[in-house]
Amino acid sequence: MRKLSALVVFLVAAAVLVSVSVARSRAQADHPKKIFHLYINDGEFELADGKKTYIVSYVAFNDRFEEAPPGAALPAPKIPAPTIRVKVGDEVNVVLHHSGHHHLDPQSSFGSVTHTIHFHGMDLVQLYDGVPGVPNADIPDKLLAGVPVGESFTYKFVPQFEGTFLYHCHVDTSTHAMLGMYGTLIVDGKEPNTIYGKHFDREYTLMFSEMDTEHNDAIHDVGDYDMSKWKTNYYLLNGRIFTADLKNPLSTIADPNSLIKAKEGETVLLRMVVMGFDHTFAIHPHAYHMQVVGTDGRPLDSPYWKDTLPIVSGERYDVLVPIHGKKDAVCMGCGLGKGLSIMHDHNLRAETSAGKYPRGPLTVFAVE
Ligand SMILES: [Cu+2]
Repeated sequence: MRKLSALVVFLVAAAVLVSVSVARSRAQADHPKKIFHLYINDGEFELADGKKTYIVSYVAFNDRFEEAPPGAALPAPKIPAPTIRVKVGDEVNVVLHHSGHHHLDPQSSFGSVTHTIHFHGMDLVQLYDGVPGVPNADIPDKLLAGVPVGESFTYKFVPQFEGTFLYHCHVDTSTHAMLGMYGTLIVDGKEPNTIYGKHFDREYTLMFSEMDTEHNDAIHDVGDYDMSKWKTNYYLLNGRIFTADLKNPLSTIADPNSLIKAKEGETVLLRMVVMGFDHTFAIHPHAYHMQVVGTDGRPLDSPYWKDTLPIVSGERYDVLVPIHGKKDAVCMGCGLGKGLSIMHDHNLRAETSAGKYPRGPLTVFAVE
């Protein structure tokens, strides 16, 4: 009798264990762990007018964000840094490897600075918030001031809300972020090709930002800059400026991530993100109104329509653009031809870069 009841207890316990592990693996399959390895790299960056300057950014070893083998060469830095894409409920690990700066002038004091990642809008606790110098029992002393050269740190979070977010370095933020240490974080909901339950056919992420090349060059040369002297001379869309030479390979419209292609009848999602110093972007698509359906990682209770959308640093707007009756229409204000119209910053300072017009965050809608 005692043996029988022991067997029953064993069988029940085994059944419970099996069902718990099945439930756990189902949960893991629904919400897999997603690991992203980001490295630091610096180097020379060329703009469409031929200007070259120094930048620092996060880079991924490959497009799967895998860990780089020891000694592997890292890709050159770009602006913006690679987009990180996850789903609501994913267990996200982002490993920051401070792989050092390799293209500074030997005189520059910037070589030994620490870096972090701040996931802007994710509402994380201090341990994973990327703000250095705030005492926290869980942060090793050597990482309290940020991640030093040669060290790494893993940021962990589970996104609760779908939408468009931003990540950037939070050490000496004005300098580090403006050197190029920023990228987009996209959190998808359950259904593909929807945002906040609304359908879209295509999507583009448009990162608007600023650059003062004198600042960047000073960091390269000496490692320091009087930030009160900051003067933006380049206004960027996805790290590029538009130039009047329509065949320029470095221009915004030569970039498949920035030239907005669509077919008649489609709805295009634009995720607009600003990482700026002091400029308010006022994004205006000629020939279109945009329905703002969400901002800063939350859906709007009452979506609204805009043809000029002011966006300041840190803000994100998710807008839907319905493409109707544009295929054969000629944009009166831009004279580009059928199905083509421009989108630009209506805050006119940013219609220029290095003092020249039309150079800045301007791109084109191309409807087939
Ligand atoms: Cu940094």
